[in-house]
Amino acid sequence: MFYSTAIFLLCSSLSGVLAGPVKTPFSLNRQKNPFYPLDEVDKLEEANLAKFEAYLAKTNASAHGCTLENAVKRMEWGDLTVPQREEYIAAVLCLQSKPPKADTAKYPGTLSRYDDFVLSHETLAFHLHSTPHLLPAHRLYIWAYEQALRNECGYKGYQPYWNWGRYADDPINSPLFNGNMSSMGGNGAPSNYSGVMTHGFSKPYDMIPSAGGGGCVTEGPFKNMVVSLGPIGGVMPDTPKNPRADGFGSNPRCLRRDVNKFSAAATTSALTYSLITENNDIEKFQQVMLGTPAKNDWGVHMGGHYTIGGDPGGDFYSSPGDPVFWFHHGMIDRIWWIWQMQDPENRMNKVPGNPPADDIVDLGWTAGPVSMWDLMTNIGGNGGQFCYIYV
Ligand SMILES: *[C@@H]1O[C@H](CO)[C@@H](O)[C@H](O)[C@H]1NC(C)=O
Ligand SMILES: *[C@@H]1O[C@H](CO)[C@@H](O)[C@H](O)[C@H]1NC(C)=O
Ligand SMILES: *[C@@H]1O[C@H](CO)[C@@H](O)[C@H](O)[C@H]1NC(C)=O
Ligand SMILES: [Cu+2]
Repeated sequence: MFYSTAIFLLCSSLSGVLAGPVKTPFSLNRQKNPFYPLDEVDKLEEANLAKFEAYLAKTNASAHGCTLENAVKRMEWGDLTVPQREEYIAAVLCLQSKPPKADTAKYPGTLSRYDDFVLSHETLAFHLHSTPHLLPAHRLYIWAYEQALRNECGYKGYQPYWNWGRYADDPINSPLFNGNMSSMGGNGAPSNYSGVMTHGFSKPYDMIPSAGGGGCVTEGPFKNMVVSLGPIGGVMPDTPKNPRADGFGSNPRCLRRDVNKFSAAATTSALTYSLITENNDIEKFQQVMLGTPAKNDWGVHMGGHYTIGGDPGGDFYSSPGDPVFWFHHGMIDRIWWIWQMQDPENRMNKVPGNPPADDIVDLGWTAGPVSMWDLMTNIGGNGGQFCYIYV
């Protein structure tokens, strides 16, 4: 014991002489959570940091002064204290009470500043979800939402994320969905719907069965939330139709969910871990993330979306209308970063589909225009405005 300590001291003082002070490796310094020990994805994230740190040391000239040390921390919902969760919820409710910036003569269903974000996901659905844009454009979109919560609603924290694997066995009893006032709201009431069709999958995977909910959310801070835009690509057969064919009219209705353990089963940490470690090119990573019908694998992206399901959460166009959307896409952004850190030299500047050097992501009244290639890194991307990590 004494001997090894002595050697350790000797080595560090020697290298101090030869190479200047030794920099302590960066550590996430996570909040310890007695309910949720680190899972394999968390451990992979930590294990990849050293590689990423070495890469950043070489490329820091382009990071606009952002470093791992000064990056802000996006935390897992269950690792926030109850007062921190309540502050976040208050900011979302605030955004839902502010007037919109979008042109309401053209888009009369846009009732709030929150709806501005839903509207841009609807009007720009194909721009946001094109093969190369999916990951970078959603990175920008989440960041813009986080900025609105902070700058327009006084929120002091950062966008929380949803580590699916923590709750995959029992989402309804998780701190996200347990329905209390510091959760993101509970399940929907029982309803008459049988499930979500999943095209291209074979029986029984061609449908995510109802888990018994699907009606209005009756508990928690969003029980009185008014959903207005859409539906456009909804999955609930009995949602009232929008008065306008394009879905941009005002269609006030409740928030509906089916907190769904069948869908959540596609998001275990083991599945997320194999997604990150077994798909070495970005095309493959994105495809497997989005689901593989030939293997009857719904994928973590669909898995997370339909763990909420309902209306507007289950609607491809309107899904950001469920406030849990941002947590889910935060986790998507996080696993992209962990995938990049596996081999930063080769992965930090890869998107599927080889877009041109001058490709632009433009989210209209929500965010941008920004060069797509400037959205590749959370450490200094978007002209230095991205400076965050997931812990
Ligand atoms: C970049 O990293 C090198 C090596 O760690 C360091 O000496 C330099 O000060 C850094 N530059 C900036 C701008 O952070
Ligand atoms: C709500 O649930 C969370 C997570 O289980 C718990 O920490 C919190 O104390 C609960 N709050 C209330 C008011 O019951
Ligand atoms: C439930 O939905 C089915 C299929 O849409 C319909 O045939 C049935 O009448 C509905 N039942 C009730 C009670 O609404
Ligand atoms: Cu989307």
